[in-house]
Amino acid sequence: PSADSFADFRTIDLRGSALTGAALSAVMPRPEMGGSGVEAPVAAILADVRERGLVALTELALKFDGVEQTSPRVPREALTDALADLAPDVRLALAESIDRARRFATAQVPDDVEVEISPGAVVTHKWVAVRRVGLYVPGGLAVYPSSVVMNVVPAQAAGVESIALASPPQKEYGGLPHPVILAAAEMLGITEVYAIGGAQAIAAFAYGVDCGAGEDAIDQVDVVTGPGNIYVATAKRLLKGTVGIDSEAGTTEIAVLADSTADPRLIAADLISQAEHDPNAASVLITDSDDLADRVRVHLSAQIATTKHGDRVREALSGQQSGTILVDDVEHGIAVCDAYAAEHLEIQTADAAQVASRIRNAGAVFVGDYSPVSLGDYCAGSNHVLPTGGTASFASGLNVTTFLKAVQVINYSRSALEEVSQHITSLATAEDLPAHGDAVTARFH
Ligand code: HSO
Ligand code: ZN
Repeated sequence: PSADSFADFRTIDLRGSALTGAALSAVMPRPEMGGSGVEAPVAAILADVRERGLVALTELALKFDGVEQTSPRVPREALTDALADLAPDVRLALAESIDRARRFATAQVPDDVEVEISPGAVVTHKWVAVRRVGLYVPGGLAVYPSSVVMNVVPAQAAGVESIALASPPQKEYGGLPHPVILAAAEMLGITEVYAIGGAQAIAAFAYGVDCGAGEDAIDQVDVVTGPGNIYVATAKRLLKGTVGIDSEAGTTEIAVLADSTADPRLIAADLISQAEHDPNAASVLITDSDDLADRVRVHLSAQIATTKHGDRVREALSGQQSGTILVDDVEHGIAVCDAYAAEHLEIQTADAAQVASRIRNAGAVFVGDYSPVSLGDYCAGSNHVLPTGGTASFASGLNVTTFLKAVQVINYSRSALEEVSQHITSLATAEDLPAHGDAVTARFH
């Protein structure tokens, strides 16, 4: 049947190609604009917040959000009111999402490791939560109460004692973040919430604002997490080192590795589901079946015509960051998946679990027909704050360890130290650091 086909979904044909390593990475579909275009304006915002604190935040809220603010702090009543007004079905859904995420996060807390290296010589690898964290929840084209859950739950499971949340002020809600975001915060017991958006929110957390100056002070945090657009992602990258960050969770991406056994209608639906986030979102099909690729394009065309955010989706799917990659076979497809390092990777092949087990690079892998990315976005138990832009080759999605660090504890007895004192002196002498050796021998004379 000659149905319409979404021809703007481009094709990269790698069949018969021997490309590997960096050469293969170089031909992956990526967005046109690198980070460099936004780096200068983001750096200017960071410096402004650092130098002028609350005054800068007030000006930026007016400039970017069109909101006149006296204080960015969300009053407690706004949180309780938002929860009281929350639709019952949304409240139930959030409760389920929180419960599933909490069960997974709690189980992730790693055990301390204590080893008696020799009698009386004990070293411990001890996990400790960071003291304070700043969690960012994006606004923009959609509202993300689900991201409140994804940020807060692992921080709480890790045992973080001080948690602050920021989300962009919304003109239509009197300059506060969207009420469903406030309600989600209230459900999770988070009371320190700020109406601050974008790079300025990340800066306020990283530097602190007007510390010691009373009510509007924002205490500096140790770790900033959360997804965001390219400005937020760039701010996090620039501030890394000043604060800890999670991964660079930028504009969303979905890749689907599929063979001829997959259902093209479902693949199209999944590609569209993530394209709905942003005109710059990336939706990529990796397949060894020409016929499947054709059929996916037909379903894309039909589904785009009826989906609510069709304009955004069409733009995302027409972009050079999206398209089909044709490969020789599933084996070749796995290599391409690793080169692309998708934020979300769906495996829709025969023996999907076996194929999934062989993937090295992905923020999250969704196995088989009944694990769509939308499930992970809301209710799987897994986290949806995941590394984008190829950073999944070295970074992990948000999890309990994002909020933990390890302290190594050394506790030796006199005899245990004596046992190695000669070795310490020898190494200290070899490094021409004799005072190191003297610090040990002083204990025995
Ligand atoms: N897919 C987004 C998360 C999200 N989706 C929130 C819907 N709401 C990035 O993983
Ligand atoms: Zn999503």
